[in-house]
Amino acid sequence: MPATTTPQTNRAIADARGNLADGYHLVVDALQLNDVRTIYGLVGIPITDLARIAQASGIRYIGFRHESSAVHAAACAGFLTKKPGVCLTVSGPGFLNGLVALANATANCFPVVQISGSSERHIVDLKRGDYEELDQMSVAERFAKAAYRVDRVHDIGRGIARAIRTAASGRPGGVYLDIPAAVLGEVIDANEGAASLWKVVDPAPRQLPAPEAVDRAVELLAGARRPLVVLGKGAAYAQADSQIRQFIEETGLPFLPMSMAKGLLPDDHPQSAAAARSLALGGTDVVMLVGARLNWLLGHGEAPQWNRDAKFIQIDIQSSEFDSNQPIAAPLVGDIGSVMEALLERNRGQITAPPRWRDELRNRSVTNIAKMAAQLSADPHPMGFYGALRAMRDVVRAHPQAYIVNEGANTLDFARNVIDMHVPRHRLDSGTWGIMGIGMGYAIGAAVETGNRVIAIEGDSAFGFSGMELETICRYQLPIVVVVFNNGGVYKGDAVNTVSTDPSPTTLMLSARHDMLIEAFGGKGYSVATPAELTAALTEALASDGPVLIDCMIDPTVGTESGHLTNLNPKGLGQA
Ligand SMILES: Cc1ncc(C[n+]2csc(CCOP(=O)(O)OP(=O)(O)O)c2C)c(N)n1
Ligand SMILES: [Mg+2]
Repeated sequence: MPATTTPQTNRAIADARGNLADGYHLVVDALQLNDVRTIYGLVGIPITDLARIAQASGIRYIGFRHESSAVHAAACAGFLTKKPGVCLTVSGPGFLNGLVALANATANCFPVVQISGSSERHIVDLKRGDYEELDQMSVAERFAKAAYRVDRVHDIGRGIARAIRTAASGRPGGVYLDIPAAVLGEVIDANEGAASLWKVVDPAPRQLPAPEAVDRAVELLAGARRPLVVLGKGAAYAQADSQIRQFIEETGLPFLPMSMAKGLLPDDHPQSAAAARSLALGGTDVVMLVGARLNWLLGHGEAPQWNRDAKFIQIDIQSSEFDSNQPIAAPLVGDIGSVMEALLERNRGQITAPPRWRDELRNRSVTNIAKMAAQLSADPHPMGFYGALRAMRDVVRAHPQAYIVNEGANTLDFARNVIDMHVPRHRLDSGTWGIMGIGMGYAIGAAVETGNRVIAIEGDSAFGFSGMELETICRYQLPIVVVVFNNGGVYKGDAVNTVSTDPSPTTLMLSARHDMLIEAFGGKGYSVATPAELTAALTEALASDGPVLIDCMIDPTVGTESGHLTNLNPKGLGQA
């Protein structure tokens, strides 16, 4: 049995219980031993003391108003640090509230461990009706990368190690760890307890690609007339920034960053094909996907969005990803850092970007950038998305280290295109599922993990999913600026209900003053209606340390239903 413990681990146990240890302390000691510095959670029976003991041991505990936000925050921590974020929920409904975020983390391949207390097994299993009764592990199994339960105090160390290993290794994801109340209260000999804990060695070992697989990819790219690299958030997660940049700059290949890969190379990099996305996807004959999946966000690799004859090279840590949508001509299984190093080593000048293709992309970019510049410089009243985002872009440019959190429909689509990123892993958004509700959780996770400023650009509907976390932000005095794009609705705010006197399904209150919400908790609120007012408020907000919310009035008529995803709405009878 491995028995690596730190002196503090032994001391914490001894201090609390003489020569005995209980489940609570063993959980905390096991987490500490594995370098967990922060727990995100929401307390209640049976985990309240767990949070207290964690705090007493020096782990930071961040308490939320809803479990979904706590798990989103931990997931964000996992993405930013490459180490599983840890969150804590209570039995039954608390566990379920967190589960959406655990599933979302799994869909996004973020490593996170949701630890939940649970009710008495002998009551739950016979369905005798316990307080917050639920067979949580069976439920979690379907939504997480894995689910485990610790049934004996002696297995706490094993359970935590197993959860951390599973969350971080291979394709990262959400892991559920169930710890029944009885196990938290179970007492054993302190030495025996300490000896049952261990530190996971190399939680996500490197995985090197086979040389022949690398040569196959190099050969394909070398023969391409219109090569392209697509960077996904897996590439950002990998923290292989220098290898990726070196490969792209040495070969001269055009690259297209997916939303959360923005900033891996700066958005104004001369090889970026972001402003010529349609041409890049539609024209490429050989594309290399780096930590990007051919899911709906890339139109499943299908024509006409993609060239029908395009050949795909794919780098992924999980080989079952290959051929999920299109034939993969050159699969490269491995961690992205190792694969990029192998590509750099075996390329030897064979891969180049044909000048004609580069010119074609550059010309299209120039045209599209000019079109967008015209939209950005128009100054309509009331202010539209572009006017607000132009103001934000100009202020944010001076703060490249600020994290950008972004959700909504139009708010997401417009902000993604207008706000340039210059630093890797600084953009966090709705991601693989297009989920609403990540906003305040991700913002809190980013602020807590990095201490940097965070700017959350939120649709008014999107903000509502986690708005109560403003209190959390104020309670911990986090350097977060929330900008709510208030267009009075889901997508837009001018819908009229012709069938009843109720508001339409997409209507929200246009007159809402979200800025007053943060003032209730002692934060600073602004209400702005013009780009100049937004510039002034955001500049002032970023010069201060405290939490700020800017309610930004946006023309309720200018949004598009479902933003850029209008075509995904099914068309029934009588709909155009
Ligand atoms: C959890 C969840 N519930 C519902 C949706 C459906 N949905 C997509 S975008 C959106 C909100 C769009 O409105 P808003 O955030 O105000 O952005 P806007 O388009 O108005 O800028 C909703 C509810 C979702 N994506 N996720
Ligand atoms: Mg809206």
